[in-house]
Amino acid sequence: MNIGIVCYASVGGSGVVASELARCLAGRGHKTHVISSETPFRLRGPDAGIRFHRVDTPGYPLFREPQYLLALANRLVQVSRAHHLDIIHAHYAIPHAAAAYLARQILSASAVTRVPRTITTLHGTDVTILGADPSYRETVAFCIDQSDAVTAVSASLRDDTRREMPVKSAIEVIPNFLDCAFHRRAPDPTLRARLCPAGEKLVVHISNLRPVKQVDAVVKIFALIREQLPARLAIVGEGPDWGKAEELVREFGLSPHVEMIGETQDIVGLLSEADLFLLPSLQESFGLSALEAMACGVPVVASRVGGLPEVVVDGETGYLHPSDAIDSMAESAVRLLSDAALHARMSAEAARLAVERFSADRVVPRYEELYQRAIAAGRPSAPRIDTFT
Ligand code: GMT
Repeated sequence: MNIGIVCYASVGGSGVVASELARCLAGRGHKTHVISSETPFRLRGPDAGIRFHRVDTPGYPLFREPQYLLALANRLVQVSRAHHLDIIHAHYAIPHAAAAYLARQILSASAVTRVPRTITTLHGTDVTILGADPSYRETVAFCIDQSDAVTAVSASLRDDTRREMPVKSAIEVIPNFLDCAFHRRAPDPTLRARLCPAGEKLVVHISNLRPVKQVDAVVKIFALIREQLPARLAIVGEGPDWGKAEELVREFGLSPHVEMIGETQDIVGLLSEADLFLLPSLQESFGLSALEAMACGVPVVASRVGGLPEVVVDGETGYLHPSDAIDSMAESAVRLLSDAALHARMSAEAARLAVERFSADRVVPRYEELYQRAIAAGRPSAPRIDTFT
């Protein structure tokens, strides 16, 4: 198939999943095109089989903001015509589902033989924060419904979409996934010695440091852990709460024990040294970073919110608590870090479950089947109505 993948280029779960999907589809022989404002983070470097198409948004003095939606729709039309796309797969509804819809309308109205089918994958805040906002709700719901197929990355997100938005389409749950190269590497004594020079336990948090990730809770949990045992914290990623995290680390007198790493390409290397992953988010439709940790055999202590219980099995691959239960999260963390047998059991189970449930080999064929079904069904004249609850 000729497949166009639309996603955000910034570091964030939806861009990571879209990039990995593009890579896997190309590896399975599909002609894969990625359309975005710049090369997505995880596709920097050589990627055989993937063509990247940049969306330019020329400015004009009259505009106060870039016209990304129009420019993206226009680029989708160009790429569809030039490469005969069978599928446009929009990751994150805003504004990608709208751009895909516009592009399909333009192509339908022109004399082209092939009009691509459009798929929208809902990732989380496109529904739970932005999509549910009255400023966007109607338009986003309409554009989602105009897609030929809609998927959500967890059952929880599917249910949230039903609750929060007037979306009528059937929503198929296709979970996020990891390729099989995402697993624990052999220990790297040099890296370990740099991160934990006195043999401390290594606690890791990876996110885009937005308020929803509660990086302040990460620091508070870590402060409680350190009252019980020697540990170091690595905070990986960049985002608006970077300064807040730094300030809190200073306030708690934790500066010598915390490393703020920023963006890094070598997530596997870092997770391979980690003893525990913390994700105390307020909301998480899936929690891709928790899955990445599990795949590297790192038990997870996280919030019992959204789709996280579909990824982290409470008591088997980590522990889940309410998102404000800082003390309980710290207690679970200390239990895990101080009981070697428990840690080894959870570590092995985390790695096993990550492969069993969320490997690319299992999940990517589900997207291929969905594309085939959408192509076979042709474009429906009206949105399909969901028949299950
Ligand atoms: O909201 C974000 O954190 C960004 C967003 C994204 O598109 O990068 O993340 C969402 O999608 C990820 C990939 O499907 C999920 O793993 C995250 O749980 C989800 N974030 C939230 O729901 C807060």
